[in-house]
Amino acid sequence: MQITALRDDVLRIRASRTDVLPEDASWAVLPEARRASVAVQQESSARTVRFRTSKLEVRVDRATGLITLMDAEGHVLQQDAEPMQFEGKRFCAAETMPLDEHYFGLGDKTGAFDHREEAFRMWNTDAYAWQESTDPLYKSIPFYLTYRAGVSLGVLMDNTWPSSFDFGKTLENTMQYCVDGGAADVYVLYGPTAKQVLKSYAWLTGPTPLPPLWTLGFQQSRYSYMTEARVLEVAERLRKDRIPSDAIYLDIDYQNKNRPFTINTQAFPDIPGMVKTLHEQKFHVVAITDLHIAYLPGQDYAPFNSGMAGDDFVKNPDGSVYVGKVWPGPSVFPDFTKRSARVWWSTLYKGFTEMGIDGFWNDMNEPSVFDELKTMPCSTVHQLDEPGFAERTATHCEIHNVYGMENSRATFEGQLALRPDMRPFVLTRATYAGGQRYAATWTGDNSATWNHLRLTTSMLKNLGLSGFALAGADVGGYAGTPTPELLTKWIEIGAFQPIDRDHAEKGTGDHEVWANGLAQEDIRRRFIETRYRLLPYLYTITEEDTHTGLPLLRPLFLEFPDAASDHHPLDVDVNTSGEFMVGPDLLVAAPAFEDKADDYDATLPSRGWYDFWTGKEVAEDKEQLQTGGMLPGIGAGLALPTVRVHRELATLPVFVRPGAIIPMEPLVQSTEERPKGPLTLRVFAGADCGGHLYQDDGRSFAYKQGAFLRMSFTCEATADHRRVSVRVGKHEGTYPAWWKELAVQVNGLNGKASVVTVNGKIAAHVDDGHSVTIETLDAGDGMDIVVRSTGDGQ
Ligand code: NBV
Repeated sequence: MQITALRDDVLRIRASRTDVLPEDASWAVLPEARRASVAVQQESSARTVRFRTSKLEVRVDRATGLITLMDAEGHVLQQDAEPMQFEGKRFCAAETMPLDEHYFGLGDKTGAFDHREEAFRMWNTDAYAWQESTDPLYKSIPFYLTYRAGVSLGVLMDNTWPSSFDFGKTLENTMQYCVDGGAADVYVLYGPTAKQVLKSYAWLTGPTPLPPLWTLGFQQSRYSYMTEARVLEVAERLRKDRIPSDAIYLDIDYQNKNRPFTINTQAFPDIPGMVKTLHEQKFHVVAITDLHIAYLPGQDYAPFNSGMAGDDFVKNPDGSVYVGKVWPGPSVFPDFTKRSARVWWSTLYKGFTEMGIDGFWNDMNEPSVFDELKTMPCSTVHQLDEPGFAERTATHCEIHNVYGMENSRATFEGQLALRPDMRPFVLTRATYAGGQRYAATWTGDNSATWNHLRLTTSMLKNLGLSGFALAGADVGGYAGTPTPELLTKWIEIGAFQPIDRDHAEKGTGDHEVWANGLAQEDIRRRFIETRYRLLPYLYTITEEDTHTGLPLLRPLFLEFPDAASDHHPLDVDVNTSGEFMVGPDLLVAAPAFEDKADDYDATLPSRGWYDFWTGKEVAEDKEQLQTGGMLPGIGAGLALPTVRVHRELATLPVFVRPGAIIPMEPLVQSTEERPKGPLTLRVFAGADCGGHLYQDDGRSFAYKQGAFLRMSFTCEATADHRRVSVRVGKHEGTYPAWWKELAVQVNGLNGKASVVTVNGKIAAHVDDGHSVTIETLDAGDGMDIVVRSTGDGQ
């Protein structure tokens, strides 16, 4: 066994059944991280091998091999329950599970948000119409985050073979991990905060690259818009009905006989012309490009012929090319673990990128095959050619779980090679740990039911805690036709989720925003409009994620670990399970069960919150004891404020953290449109008051040369809220602002505004009783605004 402190707070544990450690390689972990190390202080004795870093202490019992991990004060953070066990090619590990510890992450796993007392398998699977208990799903992200009374660890079991994670389901209070082959290579990331774990995970596996701005817009898809005319009709309707939107998807029917990289020219006679028209209407086009290449020997199908010529396909054990049935009929599968195959794959996109298609969608990449196994047999052979790995072949069993990620990698790197000045956008269904480096993702083929809308929240939270900040679920549900109310509610909630894509299966009723009539459409439009007004905030937190690994959609406990007096994560309580944070400041308080009709109590993590829609301070109803820890008795304590919510189809409660400053922009119909009017700063007076803004051209890499704009804002309020001062920081970076004017809206002033000054001079303002707005301020460099109410003696 070898234990290395990569950093004071990150360990790597490698083990082998022989004297030789396995190859030092990884698909997930960056080579720089893998090779890092810090000096440690060794204090071994006859019974234990021990070392310390400034943050951690590791002890290995010489007799049993059991590892104990402690913090600098000697608190046990993790304790092996059993020594690692090797049986043939398999090995297993077991950790003790303290009674009050919770387990999150593991990618797209569904069911309860907390994985405690659940068990999962990692085997990427095309899980059409999956349900709450379906496992495995599409992705394998063998990373979990523990959370115990405010202290978190991250654990990455970096192994692509079929594996299982059992969080005390089989053996009470014991987490068991077993894997069918490969190396024991474990990374342990110490927080103590969950945020620090996520930051370290981004250091370990690579951050999410900054996506193009348009991908934060509303995206419209369907399997499939069958003709060019239909695509243009949908686009026109979106514009005519003034539904802000940025992307339209082409699903498999734009292709000739489902053959990737072809076009059905009967239905789509002029894709370049169509793309041009869509671009003129300020849309972006995303095309699906499945990886299964039609097996068409002797025909004029370039992807097959060039792939065969380059030896780019997965083989059978006898060396022949493996053929499996998928959409195009018999198909062959690119060997994405081989560099040359990825380079070849990227050349297939040349035509589409020249047509101006903006983004690409990698579906079916578990890979899905239409036979009993649902994928290719384990005996098929991949060629490895990747730094760290020996030049060798690998069976499909070893590669299966990372195949989808390597597919998205090939697509992403291909885009960069073909359009070096444009940020790529790739949407992938299957992936592995680290896949956030290449693609955004979605939760696959969900269903148009209320329960699926509910499951979306915890899936997106767990994906966000697994590195995937850019994730979405098919809005409206993929399988089945949503009722008008379900579609409306889904569009409302979807407007606050990172990737907001409306998508539907073939044969289902219309899912577009206008389906079900004007009354529904009006509600739906309002929420999408809100998303667009919030773009400055959404883009700022997206950029923040590229440095911090903090997802856009966050569980409450990530921001408010101390909200409950026993520090249990608020999100595990049934009554808060529908709630989620968007960035650090917005709390969407959807009910746990959307299909119920009764009023409900939304829980707030602290006092003094504001209603996002009205700007008014929330009238807290009653305090509710949060007992959600799993141990009755523990957890009683701090009562949290709740707000009684009257359910209405047309409303969704959204609250703002006291002390937030939220930048918002005038409504646009597309991110390609320049907003007209002022940038609005919505100030919500409270403690630790501040906010940020990040802007750039939204598409290129010029920001890396300084062509960005950053601004910081702070505010201070007196304890009685009779005086609120706001400081607007300087523009940093060379990217010019689109606004000439600023509007500053101050919420939370106690009393009517009497004096408002800007840089010491009296300024005109509008007071609507609960917010004070200075409407048009010349957007200079740095500015001090003071708002006082009549009662302010100063
Ligand atoms: O390409 C068609 C569909 C797609 O719309 C969906 O989003 C994917 O998850 N695709 C699956 C293949 C067909 C599944 C029945």
